[in-house]
Amino acid sequence: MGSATSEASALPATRTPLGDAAETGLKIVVVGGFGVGKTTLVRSVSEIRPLNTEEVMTQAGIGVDDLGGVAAKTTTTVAFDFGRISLNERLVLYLFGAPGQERFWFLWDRLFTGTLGAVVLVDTRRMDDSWYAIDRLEHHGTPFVVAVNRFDEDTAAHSLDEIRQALALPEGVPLIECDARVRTSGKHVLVTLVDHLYHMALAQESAS
Ligand SMILES: Nc1nc2c(ncn2[C@@H]2O[C@H](COP(=O)(O)OP(=O)(O)O)[C@@H](O)[C@H]2O)c(=O)[nH]1
Ligand SMILES: [Mg+2]
Repeated sequence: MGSATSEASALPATRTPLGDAAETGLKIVVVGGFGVGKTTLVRSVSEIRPLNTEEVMTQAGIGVDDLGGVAAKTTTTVAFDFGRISLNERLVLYLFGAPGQERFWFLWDRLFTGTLGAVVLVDTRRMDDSWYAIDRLEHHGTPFVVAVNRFDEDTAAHSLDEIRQALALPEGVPLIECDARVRTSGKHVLVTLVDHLYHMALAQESAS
C-alpha cells in the first residue's frame, strides 16, 4: 500500500474534502452581539475544523464586554471564526463569524467586502447588541436574515412578531429561530439566507 493512500485514509473525518463539482463559493458573514452564539453556529455547521481565535478576556475587555446574562462565558472572540459548508454539490458557503463588539468595527468594513449576505444572530435578553449589527449591514447594503438563538435560560419567550417589532425589521427580512448548537438548525438558517438572496436577485432581475 502506497503511503499516499494510507495518509489519505488517516485523514480525520472532520476534514471533508471539497467536492470536485463545487463551483460557487459564497462568502457569508455571521454577526451579532457578544456571546450570542456565533462561534457555536460556525462550529456546528462547518465541515472543516473551524478556525477561530478565542482568547481569555484581557484587561481591555473588562468593563467593556457586557456580561449581563452570560456570566459563565470566560472567553471572547477577538478575531474571526472561519468555517465552510457545502449546501449541495455546487454551492459552497464560506462562513466568517465576526466579533460584534463596537471596538472591532474597524474590521467589519474590510470583512464585508465581497460578502453576499449575512446572518444576524440575536439573543433576546440582549437585544441592544443586534441593533449595531443590523445598522452596519443596512449601511453597507448587505442582505441579511435574522436568527434568534434560543437559550434555555431565556424564560421570556418573546414571539417572533414581538422581536420583529423590537428590531424594527422590515417585512422583507426573514426572521427565524434557531439553536446554534444543532447542525441541522444552523444549516436551516444558512439555507434561509441563500433562499433570501436568490429571491432578491430574481426580484432585481424582473425589475430591470
Ligand atoms: N443554551 C444555549 N447555549 C448556547 C447556545 N448557543 C451558544 N450557547 C453557549 O453560549 C456561549 C456563547 O456562545 P459563543 O458561540 O461563544 O458566542 P459568540 O461570542 O457569539 O461567538 C457558549 O458557552 C455556548 O456554548 C444555545 O442555542 N443555547
Ligand atoms: Mg465567538
